[in-house]
Amino acid sequence: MRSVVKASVTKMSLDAEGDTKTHMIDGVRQPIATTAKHLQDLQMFEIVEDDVVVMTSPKSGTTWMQEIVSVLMYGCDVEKAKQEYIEKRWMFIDFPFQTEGVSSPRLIKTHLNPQAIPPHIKEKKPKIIFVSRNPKDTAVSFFFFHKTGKHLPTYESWTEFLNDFCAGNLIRGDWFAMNSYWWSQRNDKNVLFVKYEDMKRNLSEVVEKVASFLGWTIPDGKLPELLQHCSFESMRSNNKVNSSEDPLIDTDKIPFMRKGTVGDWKNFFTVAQSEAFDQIYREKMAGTGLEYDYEL
Ligand code: PPS
Repeated sequence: MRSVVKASVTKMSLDAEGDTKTHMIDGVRQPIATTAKHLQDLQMFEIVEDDVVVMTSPKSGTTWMQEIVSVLMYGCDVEKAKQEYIEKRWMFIDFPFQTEGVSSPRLIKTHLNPQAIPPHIKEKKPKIIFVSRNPKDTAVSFFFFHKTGKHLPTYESWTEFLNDFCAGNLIRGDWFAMNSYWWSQRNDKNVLFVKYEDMKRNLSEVVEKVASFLGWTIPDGKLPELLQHCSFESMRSNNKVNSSEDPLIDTDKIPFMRKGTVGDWKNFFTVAQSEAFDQIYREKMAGTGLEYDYEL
């Protein structure tokens, strides 16, 4: 595996002794609360056709898409969405979760790698929205999330973190494998592949695409309310979505809605890191045709 900055890398920090916050299961790093038993149980979890699944690699715009889907499900009644904490509206299946009392359609969120998701998903073909973000901004966002997530190891060094990102050594596994897999599934009728950069560029177009994919209508004149409610500033100050109510995340340090931009990576990657990353990307994603905007 090529290191992003070869000279400075001696080890992957998550392999260091003393990391008590993560563990490897079937070759994929997971937070401790994602147990082997839970992943085994998940293999038996029954999916139904009208489930809606938002699937992502961490820090790709999951929460943004969750809120859009939630509001669409409520017929664009944003007040309804403001009443309940997002994690109560969604089943986050990567950790043990409750199914009792969940009404249909069930909203499901996951960052799990394709091998770990319930196999039933492939048979039942629920609606899957896969959100993908350019990996440089994703890596930066994930780096800062490691500083606030109490369930995650802290990285002092950005370089070390970036090396672990490139090596697929972070929780939820390899970004390249996950995103190229779902890209290869994008023409399935039950899969919608959405890019974060397209959401930034033209949110209303993406929202209309999502609504039509889900077969849900946007009531006349209601789209502007949804767009306003799902804007970065509005979500940043909305305690039901900004993780300020999540005991595992210290949002006083760094807000969950941190920057919400395309191109913040330029503030962290050195030129050498960026060039090395581009080379790794070309090697790992060769032949996929998956490309991103790195600035807008
Ligand atoms: S998680 O923890 O994996 O569920 O995180 P996730 O929600 O996937 O990603 C968090 C990043 O998404 C940004 N975000 C937004 N950007 C633009 N507009 C809106 N409304 C929005 N909501 C969330 C959030 O700011 C995180 O990105 P960074 O770059 O860290 O700011």
